[in-house]
Amino acid sequence: GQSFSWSDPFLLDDQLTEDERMIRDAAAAFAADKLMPRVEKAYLEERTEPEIFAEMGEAGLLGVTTPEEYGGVGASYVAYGLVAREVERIDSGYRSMMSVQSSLVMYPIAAFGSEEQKKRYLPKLAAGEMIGCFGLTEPDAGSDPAGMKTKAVKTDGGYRISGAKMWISNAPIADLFVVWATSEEHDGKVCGFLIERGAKGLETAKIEGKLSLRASVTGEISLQDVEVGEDALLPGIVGMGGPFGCLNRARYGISWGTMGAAEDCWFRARDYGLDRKQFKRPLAATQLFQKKLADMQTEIALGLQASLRVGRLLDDGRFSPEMISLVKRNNCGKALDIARVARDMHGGNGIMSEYHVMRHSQNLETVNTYEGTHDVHALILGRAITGLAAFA
Ligand code: TGC
Ligand code: FAD
Repeated sequence: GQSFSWSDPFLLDDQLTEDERMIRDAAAAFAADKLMPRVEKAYLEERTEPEIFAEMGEAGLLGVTTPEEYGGVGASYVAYGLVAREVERIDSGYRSMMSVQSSLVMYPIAAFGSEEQKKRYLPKLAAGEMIGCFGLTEPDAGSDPAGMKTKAVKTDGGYRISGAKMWISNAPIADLFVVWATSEEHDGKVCGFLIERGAKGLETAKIEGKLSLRASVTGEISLQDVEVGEDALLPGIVGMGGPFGCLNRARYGISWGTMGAAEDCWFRARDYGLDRKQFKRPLAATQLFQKKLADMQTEIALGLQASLRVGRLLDDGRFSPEMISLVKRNNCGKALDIARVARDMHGGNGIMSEYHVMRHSQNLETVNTYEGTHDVHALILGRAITGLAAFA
């Protein structure tokens, strides 16, 4: 028989290739050496160090699935998921910085960009020399991004873009803006535009006072008659399939990432329960404590196995967006529950930054909301189950 590994109950490690394990181990080492020592201060001071992008780039954590000829790693979606898990084990905000860069900025350029756009931007984004952001959400268009008001009007030699984007990760420190806008020239359908920092009329105010995801900076993008050339348009896509194509990749990565945060909470709750004695015995010797640990183990093992399956299907080109909704929704919701329970299991210490579990639970509130809320993903699945769209 096989002996039981409590921390890897279904032998996930066994199901990975040698390359995937190497990339996973490199990400874990980077996360422990470079991210862990910074996270408490970054979170408490609500401060994002832009240098982290270059460090991630150097460690090969940006553009994991981007082809090598453009500076990427050219690895599998499973490898990308494993990186997200290791980074989010430290903090969801750091994973956010990484997934916006890889899935929401590098992916659309690689998938929908011209050869010149790929050569101009991808190597710098892969190196973290350039920071990217993704502007889809607006003050009045969140769950319904098709309701956006940002517009691109054709001019001689380019486009004039006006509108406002809200809740944009990385925006205040970004050099490159992927902005989605309806285009007159394309029958009012949504198109993607690449806008560089410095464009006249572009501003990026920081959103202050978040109680969640404080290590990752979030901002607005204000576009007042921003003039760009023809070469700013992403030529390979027209319609909402553009932004949604990017979201499929990022949501998939989040399904792995949240399991990393959940694992960190689970391991910390276990350690705490083994050390802490009440009523003359370790908390971990109580039935209630053990049941909570077993529930965490179960949800994490099932969640990781599901993400691995979806990752293999993505790598085979056999995925559907609904599969991704299922794992994004389940893993975010389960990770949030696990983090809240881990906070409780730490008693009073659980509210302190040095025990980390409350930071995870605060972060996961955002992760459960962005990239399609928990309920919106239920409605995507509900539509697939019934054939009836309940959105509107
Ligand atoms: P619907 O009528 O379903 O579709 C409109 C068009 O889009 C296509 N499409 C997709 N294509 C590829 N993948 C997908 N997942 C797709 N979903 C839809 C669809 O085929 C159709 O194409 P066409 O050519 O026929 O026009 O769209 P709808 O407007 O009814 O959408 C409803 C709903 C709820 C599914 C959708 O709007 C939705 O997913 N809302 C959630 C919004 C969201 O996820 N926003 C994320 C913003 S970015 C972000 O949060 C980044 S945080 C990152 C970080 O910091 O880590
Ligand atoms: P709303 O859509 O107003 O939803 C409010 C509530 O209503 C939710 O509970 C929702 O589930 C529910 N609801 C909505 N519609 C329905 C319905 N039809 N039926 C039933 N219930 C419904 N966006 C970007 O474009 N780029 C980014 O980089 C980015 N980063 C983010 C970073 C952070 C920290 C945060 C908080 C958000 C970020 N977002 C980003 C935006 C994010 O994607 C949106 O917040 C999210 O899509 C939800 O939109 P909303 O906030 O407008 O909420």
